[in-house]
Amino acid sequence: MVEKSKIELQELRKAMEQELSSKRYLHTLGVSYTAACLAMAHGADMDSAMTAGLLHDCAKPLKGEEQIALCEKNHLEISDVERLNPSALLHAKVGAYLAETRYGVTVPDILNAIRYHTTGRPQMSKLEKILYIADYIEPGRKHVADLEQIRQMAYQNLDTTMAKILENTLAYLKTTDGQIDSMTEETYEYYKKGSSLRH
Ligand code: DGI
Ligand code: FE
Ligand code: FE
Repeated sequence: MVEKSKIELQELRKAMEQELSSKRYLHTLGVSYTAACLAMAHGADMDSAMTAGLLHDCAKPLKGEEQIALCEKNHLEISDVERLNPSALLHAKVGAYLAETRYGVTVPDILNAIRYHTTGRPQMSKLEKILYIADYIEPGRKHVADLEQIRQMAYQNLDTTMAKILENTLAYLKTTDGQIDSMTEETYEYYKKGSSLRH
């Protein structure tokens, strides 16, 4: 007999294959399996990691204005920076909403992992960190600075890896005209302190 959770994962994979562009679908599979590997390495629930990975970008096909409209219709709060950068930032919040309402996810930790996968937040759960990191290091990710080192770190220490990814993301964002969400900065400050205490 095939386990129920395996059937659910199979159905989510099929749904994402239909909903996402082939490029985004490949990224999604990469994140899902990378999250599973990190769950193995760090002792987290593998099926939750794969579910979060499969659904994390499920709102990406919606245009910025569609995401804003969906939030307004369903009384989800939108910050000013999210309103100005909906495609980069709002898809995480909308994704968590769709994971719950359309794809039937009820586990709060999975929904929070999706919700915070772009900015992170201070005091993240193990699953939240796993999804955030898997999104950055999955095999199909285009090369960014220090990626080999970050991929190795990810299997050793989730907190120092968070600090390193956030440092590089903030440095990258400062070279673009994308506005920085205060949550991204708060998350960096939190993990930077944690990792300097340990070294
Ligand atoms: O959806 P993905 O492309 O797989 O990855 P993601 O959800 O982690 O991030 C989407 C983009 O958002 C990525 O280029 C990094 C960027 N980002 C992260 N924090 C911030 C941000 N963009 C803005 N404008 N502000 C932030 O604070
Ligand atoms: Fe994303
Ligand atoms: Fe992603």
